[in-house]
Amino acid sequence: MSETLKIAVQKSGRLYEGSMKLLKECGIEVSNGNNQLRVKAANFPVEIFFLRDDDIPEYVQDAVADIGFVGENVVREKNKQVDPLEKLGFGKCRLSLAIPKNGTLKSVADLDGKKIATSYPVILRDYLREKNINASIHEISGSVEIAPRIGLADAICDLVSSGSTLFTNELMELEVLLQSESVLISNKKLTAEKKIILESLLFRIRSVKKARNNKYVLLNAPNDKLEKICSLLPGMRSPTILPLAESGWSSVHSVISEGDFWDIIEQLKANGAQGILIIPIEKMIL
Ligand code: PRT
Ligand code: ZN
Repeated sequence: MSETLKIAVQKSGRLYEGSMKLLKECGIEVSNGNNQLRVKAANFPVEIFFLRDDDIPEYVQDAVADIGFVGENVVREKNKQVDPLEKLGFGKCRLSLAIPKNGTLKSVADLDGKKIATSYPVILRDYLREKNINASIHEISGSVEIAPRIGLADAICDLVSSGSTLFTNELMELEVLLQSESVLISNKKLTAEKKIILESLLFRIRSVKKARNNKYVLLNAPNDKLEKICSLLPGMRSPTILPLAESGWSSVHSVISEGDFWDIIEQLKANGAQGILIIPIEKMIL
């Protein structure tokens, strides 16, 4: 193949680590040791462009990059012509309205006629229009959380993850406008050759995501409990059962999803499973 797929990744900031880790887990080796703007992968036909996250949707729309890893919050706010193809599972946060904890504002309706500071004027404007609230939007690019304290605004609309920034600034979350995580966005007119590379990358990304959401379980069980224990373990088809050297006992191997994990483990123990080992899965191809 002669073409390479150009991938836009945040140069530094909250999405950098997650993006590079995902590429690495997809077996794509890139080194950004010299703080370069662009770097080619050694073993896969992609080239990484390191950019500010705010610029990524526009660069992907304009085909400066073919695809990009960026927050859904930025994709919504910038409103460019790109295709969001796959959630990437990192950079999770929410865009929320927040108000002073001990102030007079109590509900979203109270924001009518008030001033709201945000770095997300487009999403906020759409939301206020939908709710029929006539508030003025004060756009600022950073430290939004201090706006009420310095008298710049009555409320804010900002990203929240742990909530500790709101807490420290004596603000409380009033309403979530958007749940966000990183997504892979694509240019709408990729060449056939680039689409093939993208499909191959998406296949790898999906395998990594599936593996992250599942765990490999190994346990020992008395043979008379095998039926019940196997019914608790779905596995990729069904659990694997191997006899132990000690008669009357078997080793059971299976895969369980992260979400069911604690529930299933407790039931396994209650049904006589012993020596339970939980092992991370590196890749999962179904
Ligand atoms: O330089 P560049 O423009 O590329 O970076 P940036 O400074 O604009 O972005 P950056 O690195 O701060 O965030 C990049 C992306 O990370 C965002 O667009 C979101 O998609 C995602 N993300 C996830 C977050 C957060 N969590 C987050 N908590 N982005 C920002 N925050 C900020 C928030 O604005 C607030 O100031 O963290 C503070 C709140 O965090 P908690 O944990 O105190 O609630
Ligand atoms: Zn930014």
